[in-house]
Amino acid sequence: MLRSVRAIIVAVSVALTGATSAAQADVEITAAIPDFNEGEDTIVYTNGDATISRGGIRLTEPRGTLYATAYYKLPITLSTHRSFSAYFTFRMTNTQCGTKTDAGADGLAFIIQPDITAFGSHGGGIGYEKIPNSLAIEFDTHQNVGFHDPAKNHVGISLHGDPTSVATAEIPFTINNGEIHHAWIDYDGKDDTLEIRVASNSQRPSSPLLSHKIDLEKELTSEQFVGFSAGTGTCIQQHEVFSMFFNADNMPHGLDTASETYVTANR
Ligand SMILES: [Ca+2]
Ligand SMILES: [Ca+2]
Repeated sequence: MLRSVRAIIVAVSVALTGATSAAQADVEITAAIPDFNEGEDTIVYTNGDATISRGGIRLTEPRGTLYATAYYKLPITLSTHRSFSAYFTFRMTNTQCGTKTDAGADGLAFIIQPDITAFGSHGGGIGYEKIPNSLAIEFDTHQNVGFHDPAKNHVGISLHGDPTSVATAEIPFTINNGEIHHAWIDYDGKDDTLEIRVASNSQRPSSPLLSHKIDLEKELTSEQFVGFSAGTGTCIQQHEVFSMFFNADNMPHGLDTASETYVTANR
């Protein structure tokens, strides 16, 4: 009798657990691309050396003086105050600079700007240099003294195609080591706070690596394209992006794929 009661309790518990996960409904966001395996040509617009390859956007191969941009094909209307939340995964491989195999270049950037055909230049401009009316969040692996880079391994907030960032932070682990890394970018336009997080796993860090006060309503129009840029110079590496999630409004706890399931709204 006791055994059957226990069996019933276990059965009820399993049923409740199932009900709980079923109730954890998909969260609709502006764009949710967990990989680029299917329908990639209808989702991504590429410029320069970018191509869709092996489930990701390969922005550059490990060859010299390349540049690329790739954008989500649909224009996005940013919310009031330009608030947004973004999450993506990326990898930098085949790093080489002369005889060094740990000092490749130049990095990649998450970019928001209004022209789907826009691209910048190779080298330290990371593919976004001179793109007007743009916001670029760079993941920079090569120290350019001329652009006031604080180190070879850093994030930076760059405006209007100027590779000299308005704010930077060194990343406490190496991002061009061939591993997949995770990045979260959140902008709350109500209090003008832009936050950048980076991790070597999918767990969103509780504290940002860089938090910067900026009024993006003064810098960006509301109609935008969202995507990535990258570049190589004399030093080289391969730059790839494997997923992209973007919401045209700020999500208070960010886009956390470890605890939520996201789907693209209105498609
Ligand atoms: Ca640099
Ligand atoms: Ca930089």
